[in-house]
Amino acid sequence: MIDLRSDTVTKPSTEMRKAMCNAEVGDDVYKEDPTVNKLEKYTAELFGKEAALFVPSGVMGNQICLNVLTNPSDEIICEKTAHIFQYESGSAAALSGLHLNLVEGKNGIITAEQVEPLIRPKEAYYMPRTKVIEIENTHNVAGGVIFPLETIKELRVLANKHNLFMHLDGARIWNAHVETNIPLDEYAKYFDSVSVCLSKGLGAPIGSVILGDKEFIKEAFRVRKAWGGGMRQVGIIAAAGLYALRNNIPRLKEDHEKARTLAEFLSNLDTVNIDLNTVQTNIVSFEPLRKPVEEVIKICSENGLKIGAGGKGKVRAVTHLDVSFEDIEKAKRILEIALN
Ligand code: TLP
Repeated sequence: MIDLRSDTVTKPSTEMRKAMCNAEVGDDVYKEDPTVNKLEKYTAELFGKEAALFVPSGVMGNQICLNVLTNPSDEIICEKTAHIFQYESGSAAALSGLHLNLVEGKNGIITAEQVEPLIRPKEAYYMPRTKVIEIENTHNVAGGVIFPLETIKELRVLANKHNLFMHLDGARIWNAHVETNIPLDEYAKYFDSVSVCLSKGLGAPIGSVILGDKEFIKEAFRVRKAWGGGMRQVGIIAAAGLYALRNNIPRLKEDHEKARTLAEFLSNLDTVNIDLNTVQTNIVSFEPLRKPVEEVIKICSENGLKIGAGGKGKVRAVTHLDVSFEDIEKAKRILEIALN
């Protein structure tokens, strides 16, 4: 079975498992796990931030960041198909009492021009208070689109003007980084908080890291514990994350090539609508023209290919380290049949 449902499906390699097996551990709730401490320090340095915190998942990472930056009834401005809005079970509302104000992005990209009119006037005590601008890089539902640095800079200028925070959902920031060669610390410096995932294209089995200044991370540490995310001898997992950071970033380029080959093949079929401009990293999102999404997924799965739904009327295929170029060739044949 070829599995292109997500880059979260990867399994730890033998070398990664060895690193996990040999990890030095301690009780991380006492901050005594040397491997977690090493991972946090390493990640903070990579992103040029003062401090970092290891958390179990991307959802928890985003939600802790939003919680620390806000008070109940505050508002977050984000794109209409942002992960924090679509796929985090309404947690911003449930856990932090937050209101989301949505912007219709172009391929996931929102601009300062679009955001500014949504910022609530300070004196309007009867409105929610705008507190954070949130963006996703790369943007998942848009199909792995890279958020342009210039647009990020403009949003930062706007945030400063209105005294707002900026949060980056950088679950796949690595993919943007290898594709653009923009350093991770350059991406991070425009944000007050950043959440990055080790368990997607980097191939670790679990884990995300959140980043910010020391005060921010101190409070995030408290919230993580309050939400049941305080972990004990978790160096065993942090070791996989460290291994991933040290070894698996450059190879993401290969995943992008695999996605591109698949996308170009699909663009030549008359059974599918695909915008090649959105295929910038490891996600291929396309609209089947002859059959409903569910049927395409079902036929693929009967023929040895797992793929998933990717937003309204779209199928999503995600490349990763556990699929080879040969698998992509097979996937093309299966998709051609399924889409017909
Ligand atoms: N995304 C998953 C699904 O939830 C859709 C996937 O398969 O792509 N931010 C972004 C941009 C994400 O894509 C995801 C996971 C998360 C956050 C949450 O990460 P986890 O699943 O570790 O909580």
